[in-house]
This record gives sequence, structure tokens and C-alpha cells, in this order.
Amino acid sequence: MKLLVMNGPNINMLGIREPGVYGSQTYADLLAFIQKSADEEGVEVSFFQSNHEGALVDEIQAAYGVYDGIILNPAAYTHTSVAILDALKAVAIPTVEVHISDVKQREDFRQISYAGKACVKTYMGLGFEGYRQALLFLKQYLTQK
Ligand code: CA2
Repeated sequence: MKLLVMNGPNINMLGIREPGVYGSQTYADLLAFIQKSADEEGVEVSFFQSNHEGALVDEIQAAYGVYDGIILNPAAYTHTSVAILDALKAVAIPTVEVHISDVKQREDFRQISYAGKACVKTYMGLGFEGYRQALLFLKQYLTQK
């Protein structure tokens, strides 16, 4: 089982600012955490992070026929990007949306998720643990399919 873990803009800055919202661990710590979870579950993972909407769309398209599932934190593009939503619909790869913070408790402009409309599940407000929950969910979801 091959999963692609995608993160959007500024997630590479984790641990550098706003520790009150996103924690004090870095993006490298996040990758190490997910890799450890994947190894424990016998799942193959690849990682992709970009600050560019089109690059994220390109990567979703390139995932077609390669990955069984996607774990996606589109970051700020969650709330703006119909292009990412359309790409997810085009490839129809089971995708789980993850947010480190609890976006439901935050500003009005974070209350819409376009990408989430194409996702089979969403985890938010669990910190890094949300990515592990997404991995566990996809493993079960793809095994049952
Ligand atoms: O909670 C999440 O995971 C978010 O996707 C994070 C996005 C935000 O726009 C979404 O509404 C919720 C922002 C990621 C920015 O990450 C930073 C990291 C360090 C310092 C500042 C921002």
C-alpha cells in the first residue's frame, strides 16, 4: 500500500513561529513521526510539500495510478482552492484531509474547506497525531475496498 502525504504552504515553517497554534515541533519532526507510524503499520509513504497551488495540483495529478491513497493538509489553500478540489475529483484517489489546528474553532475565513469536499474523512485539532489517524484510517479503508 502506497500513500502520498502532501502538505501545503508554510507547513515547512512548523516549529519556527506560532508554537501556540501549531506546536513547537518542526516539519522534519512531522515527517519522522509519519515515517515511524508508516513503518509500524507496514505502509509505504512518500512526502511532498509545496507553497505553490499549481505544484500541489501537478502532484495530485501525478499520483494517479501510482498511489493508493493521499493524506492531505492543503494549509491555507484548504479555504480557497477549487483547483485542488477539482484535481482530487479528477484522480479519485481516496484522500483524507488533515489539519494540525482545530480550524472549526478559528476565524470565519477558515470555515470552508474546498478540498474537504472530495475527501473521505477529515481529522483536525489533533496536532501530528491527525496524520497518524489518517494513515490508520486509509489503511483500513483501502483494505476493505
Ligand atoms: O491547522 C492546519 O493544519 C492548517 O491547515 C494550517 C494552515 C492554515 O492556513 C489552515 O487554516 C489550518 C497554516 C499553516 C501555516 O503554518 C505555519 C507554521 C509556522 C508558522 C506559521 C504558520
